[in-house]
Amino acid sequence: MTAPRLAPGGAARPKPGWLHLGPGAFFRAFGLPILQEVGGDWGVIGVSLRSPATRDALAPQGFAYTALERGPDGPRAAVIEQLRDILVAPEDPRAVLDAMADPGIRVVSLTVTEKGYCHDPATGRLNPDHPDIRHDLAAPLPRSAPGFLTRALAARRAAGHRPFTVLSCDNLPDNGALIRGVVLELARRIDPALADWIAAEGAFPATMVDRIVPATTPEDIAAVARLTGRHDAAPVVHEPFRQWVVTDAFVDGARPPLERAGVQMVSDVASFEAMKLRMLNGTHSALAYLGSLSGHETIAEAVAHPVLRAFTRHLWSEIVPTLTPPPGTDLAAYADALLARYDNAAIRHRTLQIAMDGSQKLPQRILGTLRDRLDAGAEAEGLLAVVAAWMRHVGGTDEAGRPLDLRDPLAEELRARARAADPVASLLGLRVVFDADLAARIRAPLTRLHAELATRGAITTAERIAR
Ligand code: CS2
Repeated sequence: MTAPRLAPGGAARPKPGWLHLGPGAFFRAFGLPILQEVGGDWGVIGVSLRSPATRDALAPQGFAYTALERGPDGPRAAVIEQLRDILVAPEDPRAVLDAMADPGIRVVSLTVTEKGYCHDPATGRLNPDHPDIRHDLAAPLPRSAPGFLTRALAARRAAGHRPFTVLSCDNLPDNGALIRGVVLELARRIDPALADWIAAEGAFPATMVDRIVPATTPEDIAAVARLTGRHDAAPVVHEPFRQWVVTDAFVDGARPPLERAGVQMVSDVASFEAMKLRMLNGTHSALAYLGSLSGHETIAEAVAHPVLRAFTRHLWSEIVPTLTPPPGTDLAAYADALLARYDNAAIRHRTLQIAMDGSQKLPQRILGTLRDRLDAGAEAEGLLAVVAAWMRHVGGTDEAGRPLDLRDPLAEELRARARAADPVASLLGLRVVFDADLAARIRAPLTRLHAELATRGAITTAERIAR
């Protein structure tokens, strides 16, 4: 017997005031449930920049879907009905620009992953040679997220409307300033007066977003059907924890009352962001590379290994001294809470999912911390071992000789460099990841650690360092 389909309830639905670029699992498990909790007149239009898959799965359900929370007290399902529509940009970029130009849209948020910013990860600046950016400079109908933001802001200016607030929700340091810089650089190349207007009138608040959301699997879809008695083609799965910290600087103050749902509206996100990127995402990447090399499939399995657990704690001992604790936060307690979140075995967060796009993630997760440690004359062997493990990982096989699926916008180049006679020197030559100064400072210890990983393996190396 097939379960009935999920469909939205009959209640009057708020009209869209918010548009989101990249309605993947993360935003559907994080931002949309929060906006639903906040309530009011803030329905959301989603825009997929690449694939129609999410729209195709959700359209027959009226864009409603199940968010399945998996925590220690067992699973809990909620129906999220905050999405009004999903537009698919490659099918109709004009419709996307029109939606973004509608003055009723006050906020445009984005989760397009690190690589969606078309920037140079080492410097944070627009990469003018990115194929999508080249296209967006030449043609009025864009492909990239920065292209859509810039062209839509241009349309609003031309029509005499106020700009929308651009709210980056990706795991990038100072994500507001980053997207602002990328948009301004693009705008300046199109029309300097547009860039001046965006600089003067626009707003790009920084945010720190946090919730662990593994990719939805066929088993999750079956579990949702069992739990709710309804078939949902595209549910999302998430942990109970969530934290959203936002700079309170929106165009004309137009925003939902986010604090009603526990969002922390602050004047400066930087300390929250650094804590989360370095302590959570940094150790996540560590467990992803050391864990995948040593045959661990998920984060919960990796931290259950006593050596990887001790290594994670050791990394925090290197990371914490580089941080300023955010107001009201105790970093030791934060670390304990992270470990408890990683231990949640009901969340099957695959190490290979986190290992993905390492070239875009390492700078803000590991390399900034590493530079701070070296500048302070402090020992940084744990952080260096993570970089070495990434270099082994991009080599393409785990320690048992099984192939590792390498997903990265630079995959081809990474593979070629990992096969060079001196893979460490060759990978350190990637200027979009490592600046020349850092590369020179870490080459010798990194070469030693890379060799140690190759001969003794991830666990033995991690054990020596954590001891
Ligand atoms: C993870 C993040 O996939 C990854 O790289 O580190 O998605 C992580 O789960 C979130 O940032 C948690 O908020």
